[in-house]
Amino acid sequence: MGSVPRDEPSGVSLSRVAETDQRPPGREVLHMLAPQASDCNTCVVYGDDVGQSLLDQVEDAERELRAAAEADRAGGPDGSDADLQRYFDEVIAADQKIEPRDWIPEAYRKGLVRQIAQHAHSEIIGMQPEGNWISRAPSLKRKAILLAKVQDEAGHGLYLYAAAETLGVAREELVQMLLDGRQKYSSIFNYPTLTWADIGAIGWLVDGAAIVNQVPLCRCSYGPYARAMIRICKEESFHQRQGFEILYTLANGTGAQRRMAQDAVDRWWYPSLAMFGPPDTASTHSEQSMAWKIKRFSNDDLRQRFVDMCVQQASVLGLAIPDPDLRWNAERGSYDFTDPDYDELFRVIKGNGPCNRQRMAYRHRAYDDGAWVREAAAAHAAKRRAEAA
Ligand code: BYC
Repeated sequence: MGSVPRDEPSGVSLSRVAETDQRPPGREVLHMLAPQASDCNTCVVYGDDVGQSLLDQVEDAERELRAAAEADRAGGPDGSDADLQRYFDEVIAADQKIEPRDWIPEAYRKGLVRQIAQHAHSEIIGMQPEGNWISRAPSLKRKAILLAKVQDEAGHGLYLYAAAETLGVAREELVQMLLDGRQKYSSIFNYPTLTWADIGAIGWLVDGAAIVNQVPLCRCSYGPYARAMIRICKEESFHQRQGFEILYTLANGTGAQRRMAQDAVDRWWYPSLAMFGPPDTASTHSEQSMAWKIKRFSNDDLRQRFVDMCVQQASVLGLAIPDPDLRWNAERGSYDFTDPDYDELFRVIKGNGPCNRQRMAYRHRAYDDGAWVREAAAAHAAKRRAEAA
């Protein structure tokens, strides 16, 4: 790997972490938080950006999806090209869902395949930075939780590949496009996880950013993607909570643990802001994507929501957000903040982040190592077909 940085623990003593992390964190944390009850319910601590918890928004979206599935779809197209387009436009305008049976413009299909595939690849590559800590988690309980979380990410990848397949592209094709660099994954997973506190920061900030970005996708105009997002968001909310709780434990531990937690937040803050993509002025897909109701909010709107949500949560954690210019703007009713370095984002997207080569080398190896499983499954399926014939 040459000079590519690897995910390795920094100098902070892990044995120290392992010792103190054995305290019964669940009950203790709840006791500590109790005096701030109004500030630590799920709405405020875990994200109440618009007066309604993010999970409530997911439930609303789920109800709407059911209603859309049951809605009368009379007035369908007569088969002519103009009528197919009219019907598509009407379904989008009425906030109904486009389903795999429906005609869709080719550009809508391509845009969705691009976004869903990139999202699926992100879930799969996203297992690596956290997987790095499974064998070094500071307690059996932490290890079991992390294992379950990393498995959830694999599941998210699979729901998303399945949603993309409904658009007429095979999962194998998408995987090949990731492997040969034609498709991307989120910039965030090209940063190393240097200490145990990074697992907390990923849960709190990376999963937090993911939820803010993904809850609106539960209302995406494409039914299979919206349905996958409902389940993913429910699971992501637990992921965010486990990260928050790891950081809370460290922030209230020894001086070294507290410094480790702050150091992780310092390193993950700006890359998390960059997850939302380039600023609106430089976003190539937003306008069309929003017109088609794939994206429901712009990159900058979601980034702002995320910052507003994190400020409250950071104060409960007792950790600082590493932005000297972060301050409340009463006129806008939001926090002013420093943008991430977008040149760095584009460098990372182009393959020049700290861990890009390592992540892809690992993915290639895992794919090659899994060849025998794919061959065995194909041979078994062929045998079953032959038996049934
Ligand atoms: N990283 O026109 P724009 C997770 C690209 S997984 C890389 O604004 P769009 C988790 C963009 O693709 C979280 N590339 O694009 C998993 C485009 O390039 P192309 C993943 C980025 O699509 C495991 C160009 O820049 N979440 O949570 O309108 C463990 C111009 O951008 C990035 C999703 O995938 C980036 N950060 O908006 C823990 C959510 N940003 O394709 C957690 C679904 C931009 O033209 N995706 N680019 O070559 C989306 O919501 C949207 O695709 C984005 C970008 C907001 C990311």
